[in-house]
Amino acid sequence: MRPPFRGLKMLKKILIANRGEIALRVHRACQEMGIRTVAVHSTADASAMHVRLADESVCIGPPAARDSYLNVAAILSAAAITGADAIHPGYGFLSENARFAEMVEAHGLTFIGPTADHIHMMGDKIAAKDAMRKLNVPLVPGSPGALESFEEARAIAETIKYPVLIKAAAGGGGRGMKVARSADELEEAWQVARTEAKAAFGNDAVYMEKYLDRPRHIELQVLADTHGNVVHFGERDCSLQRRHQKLVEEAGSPALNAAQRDALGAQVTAGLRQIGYRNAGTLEFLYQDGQFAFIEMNTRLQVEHPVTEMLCGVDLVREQIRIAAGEKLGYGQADVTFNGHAIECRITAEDPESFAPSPGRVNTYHAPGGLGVRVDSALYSGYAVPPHYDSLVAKLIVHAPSRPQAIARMQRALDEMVVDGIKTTLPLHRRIMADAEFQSGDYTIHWLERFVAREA
Ligand code: MV4
Repeated sequence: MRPPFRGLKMLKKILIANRGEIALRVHRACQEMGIRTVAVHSTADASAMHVRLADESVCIGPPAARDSYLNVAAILSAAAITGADAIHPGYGFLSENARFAEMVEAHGLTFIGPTADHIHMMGDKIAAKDAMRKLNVPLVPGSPGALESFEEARAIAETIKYPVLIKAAAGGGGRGMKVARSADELEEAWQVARTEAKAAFGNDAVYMEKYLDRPRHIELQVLADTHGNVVHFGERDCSLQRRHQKLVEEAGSPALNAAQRDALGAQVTAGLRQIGYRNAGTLEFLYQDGQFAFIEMNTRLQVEHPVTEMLCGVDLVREQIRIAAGEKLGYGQADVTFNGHAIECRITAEDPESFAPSPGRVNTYHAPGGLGVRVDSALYSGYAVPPHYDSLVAKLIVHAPSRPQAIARMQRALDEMVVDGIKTTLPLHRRIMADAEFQSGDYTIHWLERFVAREA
């Protein structure tokens, strides 16, 4: 047993309100800090790795996520009966639910994340942009807030020029967007966006942005403690996505230099200090023609956080827990270093061509290893991937002194890796890494969809 971690709040036992690789990731940080862990699981996950490794586990409901991993009452009860001091929500599920964060604290537990107010603010994309505007973070040209009428929409579109996007205030992550390429497409985009926003989110508030046609998706990782210290850990390039599902992430971005990163980071950390943000956060930007434009902020640990950890040599989950315990970061921006290059491949249980889900039993699982190779996965030989959840089964992360060496290392690691019995996206990742255009680093958010179509 590790020496126990004694933060100001004395976090001795943490309930991990998640499953799969991220539940393991949080468990590992806790283990190294001498903190005991409570796993929660659905009946479909009774033999999952996160349940096996945790110190204690509680079944919180049937397979459907809404009855288990989204079941707030069951999770709070599990925390109460096991005497947990805090809850780590991981990503997805309840991680960006402001009411959940509020209820956790109302029950005398520590929520390992931002305040409910900041989660709520960033969940409303208009409020998030409003906050960033006031903090002088660069934005895409667009409406100053919610569009009040079709006439206002038309007037703004004339000013910022077509094409424009109408986005749902309650959307994000690609949900609830409509493009209008000219004035005669605007009325339909306006109507459809509002109707869909109302149906999907129960909120028909929409806003407008100039449509950027070939951006990169760049995000900045930040940590803030409760003593006013805010630092950033540079950017991740998440442009390689298909239908808003990221496949490959890199840190740093092949398109940026250190001066651009430092300038954006300085602006963002000053802003977050001003609003009293706490814990981990990620600001999403579109980057095109040398300009950054803020689009959304995520108030959770992200799937792709490991590339930042490898680049900067930081344990972001440990930092989240220390911050939640009231500790100071204990270092400043000048102490954060960026070494070499890191790449992550998200390996999912899907057909590598059609992307049809491929749950089922894994016969042989063999993880690659060696210098600079990290595998975050809850897989084991004989494990049955359940059909009820996200298809992510492993994240393969490599770190090397340069981007070309990182690509070579990823190719080597992909060739060593075996996941037999189900279809996975491993073959697709091998093709991406071998592609000359990917290797050149010159890609946008549209590159992967064209690559997949070209290969078909
Ligand atoms: C945009 C855009 C172009 N112009 N906003 C999609 C997800 C959501 N986070 C924001 N998204 C976009 N917003 C303007 N003004 C293009 C996208 C977009 C996208 C962004 C990031 C990563 C992948 C994407 C795929 C399609 C569209």
